[in-house]
Amino acid sequence: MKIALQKSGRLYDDSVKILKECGIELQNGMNKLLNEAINFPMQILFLRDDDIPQYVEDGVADIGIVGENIIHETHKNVALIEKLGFGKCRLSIAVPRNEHYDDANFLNNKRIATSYPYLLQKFLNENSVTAEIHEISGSVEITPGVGLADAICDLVSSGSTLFSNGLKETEVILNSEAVLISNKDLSAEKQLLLNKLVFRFQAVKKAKKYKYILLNAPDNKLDIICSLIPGMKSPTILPLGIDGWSSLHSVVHEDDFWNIIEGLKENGAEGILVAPIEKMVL
Ligand code: PRT
Ligand code: ZN
Repeated sequence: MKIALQKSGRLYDDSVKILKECGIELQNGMNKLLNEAINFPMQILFLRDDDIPQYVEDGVADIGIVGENIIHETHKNVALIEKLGFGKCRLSIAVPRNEHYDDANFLNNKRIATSYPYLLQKFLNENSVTAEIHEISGSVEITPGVGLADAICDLVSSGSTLFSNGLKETEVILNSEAVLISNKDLSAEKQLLLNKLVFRFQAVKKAKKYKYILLNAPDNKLDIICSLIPGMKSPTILPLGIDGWSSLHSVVHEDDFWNIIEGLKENGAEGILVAPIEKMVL
């Protein structure tokens, strides 16, 4: 099984990290373009992100990790298997801060600079707008300032690049994150390996959303405290060395975390410990 990852850039670290969290170790000291996992039947090809969908479509790589933005822009025939929760950004329209932008009609007969001509044209068509697209491979954000364009269509994450170039985000065309893609014609053997890998990805992803929680609770409040932290089936309850108290172990979802903690304290819970979870299999 061959997996294509970004050679260097924003997705490199997290892509290698997620493989590691799935128990897949790469060899040290191999060349920078090809590596082989030590403990999983997998070769790793390191490529420019823009090339990954093509390699996967052609079957030179069986699977790959790449931003959704690249998949939709290159519109290659690959299967989108799993969102991976990192590399989050959005493809947006931005215009000079002093412009008045009501809707996409603002862009009529304007010049728009972008590295995403396909997705931009699709957006313009959907909004019945005619505009001049200037395809640029980098530093798109400087084009309005130097008089090359009236608007841009570029990736945004924190928004600070737009801000420091005097631009404002006016429209989101696409939300994106890193995803696992696959060739549509995998052999049965490779499909099994992919299923194994997806199972591991899901366990890692799920674990990141949950915390392990331990606390001491007065026995007369056990019912209400158990209802606050039901966990996967029910909390584990163990007697403490002193009468009238128990120790509870459970898992809580990150989104509910602070509300739950407040409820626990109000009901007399003490010594609350919270720990990250590495893997979670339901
Ligand atoms: O060499 P190679 O072709 O492989 O890399 P690349 O230079 O084309 O891509 P790279 O490493 O910059 O980005 C890889 C992927 O990371 C992208 O395809 C996206 O899926 C994802 N990603 C997430 C981002 C951003 N966030 C991001 N903020 N890609 C680029 N940016 C750039 C954006 O283009 C703009 O210049 O960051 C700037 C804006 O960032 P903020 O934080 O100031 O808003
Ligand atoms: Zn690229």
